Amino acid sequence: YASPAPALPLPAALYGPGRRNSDGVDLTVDAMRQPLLDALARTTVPSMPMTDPAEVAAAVARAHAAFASWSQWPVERRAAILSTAADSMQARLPHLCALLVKEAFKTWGDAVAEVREAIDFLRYYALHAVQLMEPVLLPGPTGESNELRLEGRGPWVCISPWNFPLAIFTGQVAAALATGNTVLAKPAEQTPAIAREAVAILHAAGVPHDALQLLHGTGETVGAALVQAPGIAGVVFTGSTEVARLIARTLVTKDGPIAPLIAETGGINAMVVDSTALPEQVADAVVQSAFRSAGQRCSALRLLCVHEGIADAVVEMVAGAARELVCGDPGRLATDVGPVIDADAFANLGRHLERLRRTARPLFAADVPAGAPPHIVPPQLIEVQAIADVDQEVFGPVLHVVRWSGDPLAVIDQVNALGYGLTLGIQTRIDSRAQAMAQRARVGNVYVNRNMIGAVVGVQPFGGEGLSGTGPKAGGPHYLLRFCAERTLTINTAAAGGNVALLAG
Ligand code: UN1
Repeated sequence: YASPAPALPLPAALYGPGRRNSDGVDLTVDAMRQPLLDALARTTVPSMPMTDPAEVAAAVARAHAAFASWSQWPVERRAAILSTAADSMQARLPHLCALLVKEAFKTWGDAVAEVREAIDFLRYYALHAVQLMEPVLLPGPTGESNELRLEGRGPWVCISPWNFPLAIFTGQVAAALATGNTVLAKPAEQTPAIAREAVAILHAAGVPHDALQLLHGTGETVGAALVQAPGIAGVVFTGSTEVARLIARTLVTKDGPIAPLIAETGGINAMVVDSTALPEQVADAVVQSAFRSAGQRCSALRLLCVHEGIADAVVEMVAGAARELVCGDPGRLATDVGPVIDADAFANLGRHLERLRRTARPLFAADVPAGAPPHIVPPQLIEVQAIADVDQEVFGPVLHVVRWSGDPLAVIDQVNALGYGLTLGIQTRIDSRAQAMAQRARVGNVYVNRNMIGAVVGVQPFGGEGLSGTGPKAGGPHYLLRFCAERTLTINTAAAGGNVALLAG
């Protein structure tokens, strides 16, 4: 049956930051300067107690009990609650941004974009659930009626990452709730406070407390206990490929029904630049894609494959643009690149660079000013010999550069051979070549002659294939389907008539 993309107002995220004034200050953020700075001064990050894994079984039991009524509410009522939550996120935007800055070290531009993305997820899934969950009458033989219905499955476990601690958290939870499921949400242990704000907003909007429960803890403790719990109906996970594999293994080996897993995992994302590309455009797209959010997006550019004919010009321009980036305290309006999330992430990047130093050639590294906070990794370019040299995802502002010549489709083949399949950038002025390259690529999201991050809900449904995930795409028209049980109801209407006649006789 058709699941049309819902007719939506333009997503709020499309009005997100991006335009900059001559001082490099984001204009959207600048317009909200005072409310944002006031919120920053008022906001502290509360500490949150960890959930005892022994409490998981009782939480799952409560989620089951709540499912009995929540799943029976009309979808319109659930959707109205999610829309109310979206409104209250909008009203609390400065506070939510301040918390993102303080807890997750987001820059203001990234924080504003993230709150808007969370709002978009709420509105999109609310609208889409209403369309999707309308029972569909299917044509069939005369004398019977056939109906296809979508219904919630039960309690879902939502495990979300620290890099989009509000947007991805809210997106997972909203999708599960809209479709009539109840939720056990485990946010990343680094960012529980912003998740707690989102949950408080959803509860205040009308989601019953047992239909949405927040469990705070690590993956090894609370996460594992949730996935192993008998009776969970599904798991939606964003994080590493390795952990997705562990979850999948647990789901298929434990007793009972096999619960579905939606996993959005890592990527070694490439941009392939041919000799016809415009270096200025490439430089802008590269700086946005590789260095924004300190490179801590799974969509971020890791591997710049540039034709040898323009490689020097492109590298020089990228380095020139990256030199202008302001590294430092994310609470300052002009900051472009803040710290990576924690000491472990910082150490991992250090080890990666150390390993590469033996075979690769550093091309450029930005300055980190004295007095900057800890764990800032300077945006940098490092040249490797071959695409296959970059064999693992590194989560930070480190861009690997490789030169190529010959057939651009052969470059795509080498990128495919890495096994990941999340985002791909293509830069060329030959339309037919862009089409051929896009078609050859086994990735979820292809971007031509622009940056390759910041997928907008409902506009660029986001998610990968291969080692990058099991789909369906978040913010797309097929996502909610996976959260639903599909049920048909066939009634022999002729027999019913006969029975009534018999009884009456
Ligand atoms: C992630 O980084 O985990 O397109 C996924 C983007 C974002 C990516 C989110 N929507 O950059």
